[in-house]
Amino acid sequence: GPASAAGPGTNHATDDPFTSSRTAWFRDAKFGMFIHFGAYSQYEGEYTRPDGTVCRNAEWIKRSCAIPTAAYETAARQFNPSAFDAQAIVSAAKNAGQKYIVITSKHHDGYAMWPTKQNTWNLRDHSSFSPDRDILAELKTAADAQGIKLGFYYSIWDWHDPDFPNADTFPKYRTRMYAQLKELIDNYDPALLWFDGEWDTDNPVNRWSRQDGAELETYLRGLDPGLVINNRVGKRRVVDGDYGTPEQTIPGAPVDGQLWESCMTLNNSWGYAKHDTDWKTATTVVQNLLDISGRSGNYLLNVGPDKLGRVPAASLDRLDDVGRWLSTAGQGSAVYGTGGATGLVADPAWGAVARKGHAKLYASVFTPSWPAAGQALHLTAKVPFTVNSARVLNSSGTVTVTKAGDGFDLKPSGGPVDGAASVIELSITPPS
Ligand code: JFZ
Repeated sequence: GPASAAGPGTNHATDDPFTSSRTAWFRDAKFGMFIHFGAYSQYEGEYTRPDGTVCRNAEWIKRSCAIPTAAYETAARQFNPSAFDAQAIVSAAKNAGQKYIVITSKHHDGYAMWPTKQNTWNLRDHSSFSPDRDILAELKTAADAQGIKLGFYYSIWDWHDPDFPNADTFPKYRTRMYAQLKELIDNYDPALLWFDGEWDTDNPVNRWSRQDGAELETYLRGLDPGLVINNRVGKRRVVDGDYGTPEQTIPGAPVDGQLWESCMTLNNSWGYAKHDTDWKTATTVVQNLLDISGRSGNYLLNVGPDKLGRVPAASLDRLDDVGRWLSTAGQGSAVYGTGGATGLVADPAWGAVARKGHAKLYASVFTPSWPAAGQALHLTAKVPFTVNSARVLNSSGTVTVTKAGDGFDLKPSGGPVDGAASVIELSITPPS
């Protein structure tokens, strides 16, 4: 595409991501599944060096454990994710209440998870996988059938392509990268592209310029004007894309005036790592989702399938529990169809608040903070409004609301409902 001088904060879409119908599904989605799956998964997080010592990592194992390219290529030859079950994965996401899936189509190791025509470093041509299968096509079919949006992570940074590191040959790499992205768009019609690796390409300096990012975004929007694109397109994120991507953290909202999505692991690894059993609880996941959606963000929660393509049981268990909480007697009302409430109320220490339309607030009280009998929670109002009534979802409990100090005291009649959080629905008359 034509080069345009992108300034910081440039979005190459012609519409406003906050209000465009193009991004409506993304703004409504709130909760998605990230999948880190690639040639690195074959190691399952452990590389045994020639001297017998073991080095542990996940999707960065080639770099972090200094695996020689020949050894890594040999491992990739064995890669046979025969148990990858797209329908089961999409069902797990759907039952968890996730509305979209973003899978690594190519991570930093450069290995393409679809039968790209641009090289042979891919799951079709360099693996032990059935040549009749294409996991991205399988995911697309399953996602369409179950009403789930599908997006692709794509690393701009490439450790494998020999043309990547040199100034002279970088344009050849970029041409192949553009062709790969066109393949992804033409063959799988993704709803979203999630770039990464723009932050450092260390060979020896970041070759990915701001202008490269601007051109790439323009190119992609030319191929598919409907795409939602994250902000890791241009060097150091000076090209905004549609939304910001804080990682492993929950910021206030909005982030730099953008839509945002917080991505997090379920344990401490993105790719599968058999040694990593430090799982977050379903309670933590639910509370993170409430915190994030109450601040107008999306939550992209990662799973890392093992070398056969199976999502770890510990991950599936947690997704199941989160889905059960969301679907129980309307608890999902606190998440779906909401926007942030940060314009009306202060973010409470006892939980999270979201707003739906003009006249409803959902105050989610994290279970340990549920008040003891006779005690009240304080809700700080940033602007004056009236509370007309309040009730606890999924409970016969009532809530007495009184004006107090800089806001309201909420006094529930009974105990919390089971699970991560209890939701108080407030009917309000907003400030005029
Ligand atoms: C990147 C990848 O390197 C990592 O393997 C994983 O895919 C993750 C989702 O994204 O890691 C990052 C990217 C950006 C930052 C930190 C780690 N950052 O900006 O702080």
